Amino acid sequence: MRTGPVELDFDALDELFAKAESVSVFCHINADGDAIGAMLAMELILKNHYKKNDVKLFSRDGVPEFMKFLPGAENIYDAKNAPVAADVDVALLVDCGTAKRIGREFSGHLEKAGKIAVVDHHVTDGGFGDLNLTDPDASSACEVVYRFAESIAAVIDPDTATYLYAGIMYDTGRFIHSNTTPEVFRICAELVAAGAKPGEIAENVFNNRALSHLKLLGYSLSNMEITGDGKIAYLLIPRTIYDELGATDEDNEGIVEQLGAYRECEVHTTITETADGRTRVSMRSTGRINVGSICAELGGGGHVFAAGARSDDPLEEVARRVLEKTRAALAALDGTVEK
Ligand SMILES: [Mn+2]
Repeated sequence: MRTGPVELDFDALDELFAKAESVSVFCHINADGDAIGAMLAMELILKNHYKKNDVKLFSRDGVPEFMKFLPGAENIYDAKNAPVAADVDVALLVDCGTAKRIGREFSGHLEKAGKIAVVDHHVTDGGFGDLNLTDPDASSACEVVYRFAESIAAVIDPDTATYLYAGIMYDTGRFIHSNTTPEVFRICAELVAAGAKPGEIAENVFNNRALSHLKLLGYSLSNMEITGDGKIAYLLIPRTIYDELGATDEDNEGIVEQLGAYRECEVHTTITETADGRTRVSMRSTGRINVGSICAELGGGGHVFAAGARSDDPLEEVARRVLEKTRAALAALDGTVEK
């Protein structure tokens, strides 16, 4: 567990921003609450602290519905309305650390960037960019952004506080995941003091879902399966189900967490067919199984207890592999193999 915040070279990022005229900020595909919060906070820091006017934000799949209440979210470009790649002094990746994770559509932007910087907390992404500020022990990219803001003594106005609080709240699963450290509460206390409103933010992020999400959740809870030993809760969602329910890929957000309510399970996972015909795996662990390494074996990545992967192989084939690897991991722990 955390032994203290990882030392990140915030001075180098400060220098990079101070010299830059133009900055483009990118997050990962299927942006989540942390990704959007971190991008918007960085935009305000660049505009207010560094007085940069030329700042653009890019999220391949746009802004999820539950983050659209944030002021400024409407100015984030998606793959459809983004300007063509142009020279930019700094390309900043937040909440991800590879060219692949921001989406192939934006690879031209990275090629035209003078420098590439990364602000992230995903262990599997380390090393990319001219400057890489990745703290795998941080709860969220927003936590790293906050520590950066603190290090440069940037003013945290109510909007910035709201962005960062929303991101940290999101990535800690409302302050219950194992990444909910004393540092998280320290930072969130500062953010609330600076104007973030926990009740309002939670209401907007969590109780503002489309009916199609709730229908998909209903389907998921009714159709989840449990392995014989009770330790793996899993769910396959073929595309036909999305079509029947009028659901989109975004409606899948937050579903896997719900399967974890089952008392016995150690690993909960959803394997779904995405709109572009691929298979997406989301995995969560209640604390003993490293799902990050299972997803890495499947070509994906993430964190030790929360990870994902995508594949071009069919749903059933990927599901078979997920279960096989998870069973092997459980067997390695317990010295037994469940059939
Ligand atoms: Mn994150």
